[in-house]
Amino acid sequence: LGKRMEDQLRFATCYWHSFGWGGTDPFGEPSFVRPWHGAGDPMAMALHKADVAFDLFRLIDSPFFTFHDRDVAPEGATLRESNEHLKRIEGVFERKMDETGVKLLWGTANLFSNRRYLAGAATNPDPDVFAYAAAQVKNVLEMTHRLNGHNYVLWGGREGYETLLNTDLKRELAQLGRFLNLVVEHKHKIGFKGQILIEPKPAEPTKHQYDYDVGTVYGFLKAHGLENEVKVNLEQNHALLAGHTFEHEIALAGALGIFGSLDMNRGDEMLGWDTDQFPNNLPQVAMTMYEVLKAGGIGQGGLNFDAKLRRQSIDPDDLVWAHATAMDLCARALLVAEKMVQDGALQRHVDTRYQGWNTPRGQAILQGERSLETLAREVEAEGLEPQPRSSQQERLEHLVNSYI
Ligand code: GLO
Ligand code: NI
Ligand code: NI
Ligand code: NI
Repeated sequence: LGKRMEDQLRFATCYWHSFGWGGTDPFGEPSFVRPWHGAGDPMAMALHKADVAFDLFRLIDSPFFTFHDRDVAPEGATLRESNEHLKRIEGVFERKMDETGVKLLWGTANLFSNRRYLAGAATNPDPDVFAYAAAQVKNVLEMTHRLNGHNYVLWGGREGYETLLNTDLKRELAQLGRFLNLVVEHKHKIGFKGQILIEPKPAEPTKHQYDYDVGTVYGFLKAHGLENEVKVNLEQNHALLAGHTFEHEIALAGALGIFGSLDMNRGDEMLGWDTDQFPNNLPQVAMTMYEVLKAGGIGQGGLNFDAKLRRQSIDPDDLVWAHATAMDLCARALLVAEKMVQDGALQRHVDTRYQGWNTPRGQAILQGERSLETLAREVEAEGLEPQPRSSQQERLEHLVNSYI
């Protein structure tokens, strides 16, 4: 891979799935206990886990990691106490990041697990919950800044509703807009240079999530004057749940200028919920990487494996296999995407298809020099009868297979 391609491989291991997860699902208790899970004093365990975490990052050669505040330190009786716990972990992270060279892709606040957030964080009918969430984000944003995080992510975990019978949708959206403005304001105040990213998802855990997809998030950002301040962190599973392909979401975000970063997992045709399987489908990831390149590259974002083992993967070796093979897959996919770019046949076809727009007439129409009236007059006077042309879809689909 050349330099430009190497720059795309900003892999990240997520703390919550690599360390936190024990194989639970809505019907089942934990199915495996890791050596670093253990019982005992939660703070002592958290410190131990933080130490071990970097061994794993090193073992799988992960250049970055990602975390939620509540994955890494136990919640205390008050926010102040929780923040003190987190501060101690930050000390370990600092030392370990220094020792290993592993960097922070992004930090985020868990505004969804605790029952105080069951009716939302920023969108909660209770202003005290809004205030609490704001205080929690302030703390993690500052921690992310001190650890030189490249981004800060907000996934609106409980920002949604079950029924409109008990929900003031308009008010809740306004609260969400206010919240995000506060976050952006604070980012500038402390001089954090990372990107603020919203992670869209259409459903789960609430029936209807406000940050449904890229289009919805863009409309929301526009409505609150934030389209130049906030970008998106896209996830394969979330795109599919919204009825889109991952490529569609990446291309749309790229076109709107809000493409930020990726949560990688497998988009399964059988998907009914966010299964978070590790990416392992070459053609799918190849198309993902092709769109990433077309959107201008991954930039300061990254490829975060927001993915967990299947419940039957009791053997911890599988955790290593999962990450190592997912990285390998992404690199191969990138080689395929690079071939698509280098060969240029796909792009040439697109260029040819739209070349009419580069003619003086196309330009005049595009730049609004022709009104509806002039256009109508010309069409009638010239007796125009446009001839449909083939979009060559079948040939192109086959061409893609030949690169793989
Ligand atoms: C859930 C999301 C979640 C986020 C994480 C970071 O479906 O994918 O895991 O990625 O909270 O914002
Ligand atoms: Ni995610
Ligand atoms: Ni997800
Ligand atoms: Ni997921």
